[in-house]
Order: sequence, then structure tokens, then C-alpha cells
Amino acid sequence: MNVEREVLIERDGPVGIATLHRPHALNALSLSTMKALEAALTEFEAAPEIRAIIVTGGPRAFAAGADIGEMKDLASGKAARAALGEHLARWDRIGRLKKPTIAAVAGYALGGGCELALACDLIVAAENAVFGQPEIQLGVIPGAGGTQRLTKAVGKALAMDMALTGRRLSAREALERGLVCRVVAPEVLLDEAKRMARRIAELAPLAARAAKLAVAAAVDRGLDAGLKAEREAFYALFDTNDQAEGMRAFAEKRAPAFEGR
Ligand code: DAK
Repeated sequence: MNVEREVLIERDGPVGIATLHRPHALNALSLSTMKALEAALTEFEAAPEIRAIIVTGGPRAFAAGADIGEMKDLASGKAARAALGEHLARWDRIGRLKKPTIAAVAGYALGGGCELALACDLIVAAENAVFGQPEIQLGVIPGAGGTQRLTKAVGKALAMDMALTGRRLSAREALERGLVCRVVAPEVLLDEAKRMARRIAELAPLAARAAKLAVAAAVDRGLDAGLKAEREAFYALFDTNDQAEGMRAFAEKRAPAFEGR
């Protein structure tokens, strides 16, 4: 697999665009995909002419989560931590970029895909976007900030519903609940994201950085402790049979039989 091609990179004046490109797997975020994404975003962050960054996917999926195939045979919390630690730290680092980031989401944004969008500063959604944290169906929980950032965005009631039942949100519901800031027709999604990015880019860059830090401070207080608690719980679930059953059942295209052990 050509790693560079899993993330396409484009520069459009002051806007850097990273496009996830694993369409056969609905842009599932494999180890190599996240590595390529991080490399692209690090490059944009360092380039003085880039003032705003867009992360996007394809028409059918922004990203359908972390790659379940890479997680399903991890037999313990220790093994999960060893295999995924660096991979999963990439979601955190994307959340800490200094330049303003926009997720342009069409289709599925599930699990780690939803968490990737949530780690960006703004989310603009196509009308066909679908947001969800379906990890409970795999015998685990969101592990890249979903329990924290989603709850801060949509509130406890809906976050609990999504985390406990796997309920998905349409683009309209996501707009009503404050998860996304704009909803547009799928064919103009990237144009709209670029328009937003160019608007940000023509304004004062130092003020943009300060504004995003200040807004984040309003909602992110306690985030680090929350992320730590979430991560510990996520890894601990790899010591259970239900995680193995849930992820194998997905790979084998059958319903899981959870036993609570
Ligand atoms: N991983 C691997 N492959 C995936 C995938 C995924 N997440 N999602 C889809 N695919 C693959 C399918 O296996 C299928 O491959 P082939 O069988 O064709 O080889 C192909 O993409 C097309 O998918 P479907 O045939 O299933 O397409 P449908 O239209 O029928 O269904 C769907 C679309 C999105 C509803 C379905 O694919 C689905 O339910 N996908 C899984 C969604 C999911 O459960 N996502 C959450 C994964 S767990 C952490 C950081 C991150 C994470 C955790 C911790 N730390 C910082 C600690 C993240 C965890 C997750 O995201």
C-alpha cells in the first residue's frame, strides 16, 4: 500500500488540504493512514504560507473509524497500549495544532472518524453526513476523545445515547445540536470549507491562534484528565472477551454475541 496515497495533499494558496483516501475501507484510519495524515498536517503547520487547514474524506465516508482489522486480535490491554499507543496519540496531536483546522465531512464519520472531526476546530458537514460513536457494538468505548469532546459539544443526554446505543446523528441533527457549524449540499462541501478557510486566512493569524486557544479553553477545561480516564477504560476493555468477540464479529460480518466478560 502506498502510504502517501492514503492521504492526498493539496495546497490552495493559504489553505492546506489533506484528503483521506482509502475508499475501499471507507477511509478506516489505519496505522499508516494516521501516520500519513499527521505528516501532512505537520508539514502544513510548519509552512509559513499556510494559514488554515482542511481535513476531508470522500463522498461516502469521511472516515468509518479506526481500522478494526488492526485492533481485533490485540489480546490484552497491555498489547493494545503497546500496539496502538503511538497511533492513538495522533488524534491528540491533531487536536493541538496551532493553525485553525476545519473538518469537511461527507458520509460516515464514525468512531475514530467522528473523533477526528471533533478534534478539529470547526466541522462543516454535507447533507449526507452521519456522525456516531458505535464502539459499544464492538465491545469497547470511544478512545480518541469521543466521550469528552462529544459530550462537551452535544451535552450529556445525547452523548450518553450515542455512546450507549450507538445512535447516529444526521447532518441536520448535528447542526441543531451544535456539533457542526454549517451544513451544505455534498457537491459544494469542499468549496464551502475552502471559503471558510480563505476567510480565516485573510484575517490576523496571531489573533486566529489566540481565538482558537481561548474558545478551546472555554470548553476544554478538564479535557486532559477526561482523555486520560477515557483512554485507561478503552485499553482495559482489551482484557475482555467482549472486545475480541465484537471486533471479530465485525470482520466476519455477523452480529456479536456479548457475554459480559
Ligand atoms: N475498520 C476496518 N474496515 C472497515 C471499517 C473500519 N472501521 N469500516 C468499514 N470497513 C470496511 C468493511 O470491512 C468493508 O470492507 P470489505 O468487506 O469490502 O473488504 C468496507 O469497509 C465497506 O464497508 P461495509 O461493507 O461494512 O459498508 P456498509 O455500507 O454496509 O456499512 C458502515 C458502512 C460504516 C456502517 C460499516 O462499515 C461500519 O459499521 N463500519 C464500522 C464502523 C465502526 O464501528 N467504527 C468504529 C471503529 S472503532 C483511540 C483512538 C481511536 C479509537 C480508539 C481509541 N485512542 C486515542 C485510545 C477509535 C476506535 C474506532 O474507531
